[in-house]
Amino acid sequence: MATVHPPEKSLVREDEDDKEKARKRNNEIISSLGKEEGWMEEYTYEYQGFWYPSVTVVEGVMWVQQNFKPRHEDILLVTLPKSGTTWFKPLMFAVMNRTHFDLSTHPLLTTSPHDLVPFLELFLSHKIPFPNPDTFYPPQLFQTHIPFSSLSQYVMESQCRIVYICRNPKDVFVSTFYFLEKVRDKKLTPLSLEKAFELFCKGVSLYGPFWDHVLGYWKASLEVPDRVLFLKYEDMKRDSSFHLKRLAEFMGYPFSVEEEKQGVAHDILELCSFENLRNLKVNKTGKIITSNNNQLENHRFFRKGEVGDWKRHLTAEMEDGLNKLIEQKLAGSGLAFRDSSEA
Ligand code: PAP
Repeated sequence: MATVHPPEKSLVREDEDDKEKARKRNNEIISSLGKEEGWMEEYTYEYQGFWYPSVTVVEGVMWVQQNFKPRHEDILLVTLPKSGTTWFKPLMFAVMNRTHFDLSTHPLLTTSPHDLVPFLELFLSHKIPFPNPDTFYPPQLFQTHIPFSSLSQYVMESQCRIVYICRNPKDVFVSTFYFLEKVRDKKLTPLSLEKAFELFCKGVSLYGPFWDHVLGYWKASLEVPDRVLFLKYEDMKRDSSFHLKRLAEFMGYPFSVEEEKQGVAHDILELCSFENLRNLKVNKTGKIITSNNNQLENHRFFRKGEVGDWKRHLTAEMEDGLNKLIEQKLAGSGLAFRDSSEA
């Protein structure tokens, strides 16, 4: 195994002198944010045209905007929540680090994907110790849900590559609803599926509006295809092998002819499959620490892992309404979603 490189301080720069000023400015902005009924807490907050589930998350986003300075070789995984973060984190981590780790003793077998790839606005911003020197080999992979229009100049100037993953809106809605139902503040009355659907269609969802989030990265991927790769959860499910190779090439880690012969891509897909990861002890019984020292059980990130589960939860009227809304919002963009696993 190669030598472990110590984490580089330059990843995150905070000027102590300016911290207080930034805190004051941020507090002023936070106190004037627009609010709507919340999914997780009492309110959802609007910041720079997108909706965030808590003030903590908005603070995290501001922190990332002001302090996170990736290097040219780093890679940023961006997703809308519930679009496949827990799948693409391990896939990309395994691709980038395949020369460092043996599959039989791979860190993914004992560590949650969320502990291997830092979620910028919740981990780094709240000083949760990261990265783990045992699994850190630069360049580094980071993950965020921040919309394209809210990425900082630092990210744009760094030339780091961005991989954006999206998923059909009906599965995103259902996945979000069942995830947040479990983590919603117990002091609040439960949020009904109908009410949550109404909020989603109004654009008031996690890092929503859904359509603005996907369109931001879709347009960027057309304008600067060498910097932004746009991938769909459904496509990865349908033709995993093809899309993993495409992903690896974009990331700058193409599979060699020798690796193709050895089935390395296939092994990575197996390691990161829903069934394999979900059944690991760490993902069944472990917890990750999120902001403010809260804990979240790892198994919450593994529910069905299917394309089209929305059919079991949405009425025909909901399906029709959301289809029409998305069609209207994406009109003329060339972007469309596949919302079932059928060809
Ligand atoms: P996050 O953005 O909050 O981290 P994220 O991982 O994007 O969540 O979404 C979880 C969804 O990915 C779940 O979908 P579901 O609710 O429709 O089931 C989860 O089951 C699915 N998922 C997690 N791991 C995998 C995997 N290895 N392969 C496919 N889907 C997965």
